[in-house]
Amino acid sequence: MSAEEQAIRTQLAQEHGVLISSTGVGKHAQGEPKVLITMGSDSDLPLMMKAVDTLRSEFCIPCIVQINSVHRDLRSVVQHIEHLPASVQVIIACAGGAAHLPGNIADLRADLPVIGVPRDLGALKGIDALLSMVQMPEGAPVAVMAIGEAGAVNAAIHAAKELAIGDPTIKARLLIYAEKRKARVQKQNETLEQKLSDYSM
Ligand code: RP5
Repeated sequence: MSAEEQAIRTQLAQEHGVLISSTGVGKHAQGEPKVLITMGSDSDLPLMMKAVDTLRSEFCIPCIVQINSVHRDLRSVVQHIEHLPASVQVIIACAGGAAHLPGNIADLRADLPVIGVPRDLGALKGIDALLSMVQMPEGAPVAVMAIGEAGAVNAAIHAAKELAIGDPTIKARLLIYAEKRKARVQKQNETLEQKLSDYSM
């Protein structure tokens, strides 16, 4: 392939991803993407918006969102994943059913950590996706989160933790996030007596 053709392909591949940051989506987004959030279908989007929202609102981390289907368009997946912007340091991949997307990406990108989110879908309610991701043979690891919404949020937090290794600003935001969680417990204790009274009425 000529260098010119390679450049065109790279540009096309990058155009398939949508940049999202705390300032907006697409042309309204600012900053270099640090995370790729990818999924097998746009039917996964409501679930993965939990990860997008956590990254942008809790940690101000810009990401690219991109659909990549290994059973509908495998060649495009290879093209997209091999030509991610150099600023991307972590990949979050969601799929339902026989969820081979995260494992395939782990092979394509030996240089980047891959976090898998199993979608709660279909007859097996995500158990199939969970096992497909977590039982990767030796050599292509996928860090697998819980099935469904908790997994999507945790994937964003885990990505932030990986980025925080080299970024003190993200580390500080992680500590603020932890403080907010602690405050919830304190608040629950403050209203506990009233709740117990209501139960015993
Ligand atoms: C997987 O197949 C996707 O990740 C999605 O979870 C599932 C169903 O896709 P659709 O039929 O809704 O497009 O590849």
